[in-house]
Amino acid sequence: MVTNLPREALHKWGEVALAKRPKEKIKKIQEFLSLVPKHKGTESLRDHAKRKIASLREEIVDKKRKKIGVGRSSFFIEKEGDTQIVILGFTNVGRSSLLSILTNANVEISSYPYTTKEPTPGMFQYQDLQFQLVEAPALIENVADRGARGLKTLTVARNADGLLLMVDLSKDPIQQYSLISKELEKARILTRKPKGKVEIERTYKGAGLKIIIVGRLLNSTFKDIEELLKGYGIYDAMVKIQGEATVDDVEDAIFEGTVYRPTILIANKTDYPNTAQKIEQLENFIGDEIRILPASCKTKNGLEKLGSEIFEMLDIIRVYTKEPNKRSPSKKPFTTKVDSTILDLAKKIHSDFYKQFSYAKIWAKRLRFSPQKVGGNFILEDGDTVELHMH
Ligand SMILES: Nc1nc2c(ncn2[C@@H]2O[C@H](COP(=O)(O)OP(=O)(O)OP(=O)(O)O)[C@@H](O)[C@H]2O)c(=O)[nH]1
Ligand SMILES: [Mg+2]
Repeated sequence: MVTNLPREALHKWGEVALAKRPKEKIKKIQEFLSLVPKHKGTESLRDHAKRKIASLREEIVDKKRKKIGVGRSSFFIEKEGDTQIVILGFTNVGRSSLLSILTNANVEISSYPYTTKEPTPGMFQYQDLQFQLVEAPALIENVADRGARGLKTLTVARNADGLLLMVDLSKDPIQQYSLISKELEKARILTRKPKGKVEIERTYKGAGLKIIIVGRLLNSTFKDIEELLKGYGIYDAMVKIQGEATVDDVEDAIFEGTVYRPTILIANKTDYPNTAQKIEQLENFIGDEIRILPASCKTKNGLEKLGSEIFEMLDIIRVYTKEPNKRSPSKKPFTTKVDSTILDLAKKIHSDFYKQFSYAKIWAKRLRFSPQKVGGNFILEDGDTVELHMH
């Protein structure tokens, strides 16, 4: 990816990472941009930096809005409706139609193009979970290269927990899918699960600077990574690799570049004639890494499966918490990643639960008897009930 950047540019990026406030970050990125030579090889990096500025600006605006009326989070926040799924597609594919079927959002559906101009949210109830669906404004070809509006659409997608891509079967679905993929690629949003995940934690300790790497490196050595990081002015960092990663993946992580968003592709308008063949061609084209859901917003066929498909795609489980002196657990579940432990859950609920964790009682169908007393490393499954005990 990025090669032969001038040393000052690399170091400037290090300063971007150190900047705490969005305003300060924007300034540093602008300085960084002025140090990056303008040629084809740095194009994607420059685009990325510009998008980063755009999303930081949004963050500033958002924070200003939130200042009015949003207080500190209370002790037991039910983290519901915190899963955000963005609906992406070209105009008239039926994004608003989908939103209006699944949620109570007030949206305008029309055969005129570009009806939806702002990201529009609605709550989709699936069993005891609430997914927040957001209709993004229509994608336009080369949207990633356009001005503020185009960036906004992709920023909305970047910030989501998952994506629903939509194509229109009355037109050429493969062409639409290819164009959407291209835009997502430019915005560095992956829709297929990467082999590994890299996180870089800057430690900023000052004294005893060092680089620690946890995980498996692919085709590279510790030294390569150390040199790469030093090139960016990073002398103290913990590089955490889940799975395996190459030097490029680590460099991507320095730029907080690529994100993975689990994705379902909705092939809409199955009520049109001769769509079976198009669906088959689409399936052959995409392979089995992205789920394809043929559906019709007109007849509602296929949509009954969407809730469970979203739940599966998110790789999450539901856990019900019970307070020690209460007879029944909370009606609303906490959601946490598959394979989470009790301690992961405790951390999610409140840092005090995590810090002062002593033991947990657990009720689960797979256990011979319930409740059982378990430790923090117990791995949770969907539907478990947990009672946390602190020291
Ligand atoms: N036959 C058929 N028509 C559909 C279906 N879904 C949506 N439509 C029609 O397609 C047109 C566009 O639908 P919208 O839901 O407004 O599409 P959108 O993607 O939100 O479009 P914009 O917001 O304008 O970009 C409308 O006339 C809908 O009635 C479907 O499954 N079958
Ligand atoms: Mg719309």
